[in-house]
Amino acid sequence: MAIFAIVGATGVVGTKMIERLAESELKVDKLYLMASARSVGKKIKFRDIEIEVEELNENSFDKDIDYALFSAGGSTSLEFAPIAEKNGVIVIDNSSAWRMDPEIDLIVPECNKPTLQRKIIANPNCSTIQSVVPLRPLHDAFGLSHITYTTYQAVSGSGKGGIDDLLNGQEGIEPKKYPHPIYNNVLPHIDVFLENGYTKEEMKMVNETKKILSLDDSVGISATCVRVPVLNSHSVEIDVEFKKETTVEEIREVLKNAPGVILVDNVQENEYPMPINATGIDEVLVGRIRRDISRPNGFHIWCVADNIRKGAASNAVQIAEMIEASK
Ligand code: A2P
Ligand code: 11C
Repeated sequence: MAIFAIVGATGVVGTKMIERLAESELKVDKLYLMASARSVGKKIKFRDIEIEVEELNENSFDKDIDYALFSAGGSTSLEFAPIAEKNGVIVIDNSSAWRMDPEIDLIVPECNKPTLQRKIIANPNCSTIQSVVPLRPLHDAFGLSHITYTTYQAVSGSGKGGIDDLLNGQEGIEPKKYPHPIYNNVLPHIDVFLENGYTKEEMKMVNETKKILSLDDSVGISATCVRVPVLNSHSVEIDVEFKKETTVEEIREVLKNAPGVILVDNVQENEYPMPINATGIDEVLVGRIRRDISRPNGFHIWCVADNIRKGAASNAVQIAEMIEASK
């Protein structure tokens, strides 16, 4: 039995958090829905009740709340997560604001467990989450020595603005969210460019992977993140090198039994993971597993997941489920 709040309840991820919490077996005694003043009074259905959205303010957590799932942007999380924490609330924060703080747990339930040193728990970046789910058991079995990610990310990762740019682009309307049209185009640019020439999204994948999998600096990681004209579900090509020698068959065997993974790898029948099959489920689809022909111990793995579910809302709810189950 627990009392929940969702902060950013009217957004793309917040809406999915409400849906995913309703699907959960968690016993939710009460749910508070919070957003900006713009949304006050809006009614949203949760299970068989309608809940009115309230404005987030510094008194929002004076109530008896067990878990607050935040997805209202980094500055809202920086300001309000510590207030909630001070009131004894476990915050599961979908923004990037707290992820790399050494005191803050960065959790993917299939991969690592919260220490609860602080009551703020960070939900990783969507493309990181879907990559570490298959990498965790492979690291345990064969030891990672190098990873190169290339992503093909859906516009829903940019919220409503990204979806609007793709749909409006088909009508010839100029983009508002992206610097260039995304319709009939590909943008090698997600989030801002940093001094090292990488984007912030690329460095999130590098740094968050290291933190979640507790990798030391001997494991090299690089990433190229690309926005593609797909509405939902991100695809990631993982180019990986292992310390131990292995085979495609052994990798498949490990992934067949891995939590949160569905192996879709039968190229004879044209079966491989695709966004249209990942949307609406929490599992990460993994396939196209093949040995790199250019070097020893290198493999290619293709993975696809619903970036709004597993990459955000579902992972956040699964963290709450994990903590509740450990009580
Ligand atoms: P609102 O709809 O009232 O603006 P998205 O990322 O899909 O755009 O969603 C952002 C979410 O974060 C929305 O629910 C939005 O509420 C909420 N939000 C944005 N800024 C604030 C704020 N300052 N205080 C509370 N909620 C906010
Ligand atoms: C995207 N991955 O697809 C981003 C969205 O750090 O949680 C999520 C950004 C984050 O644009």
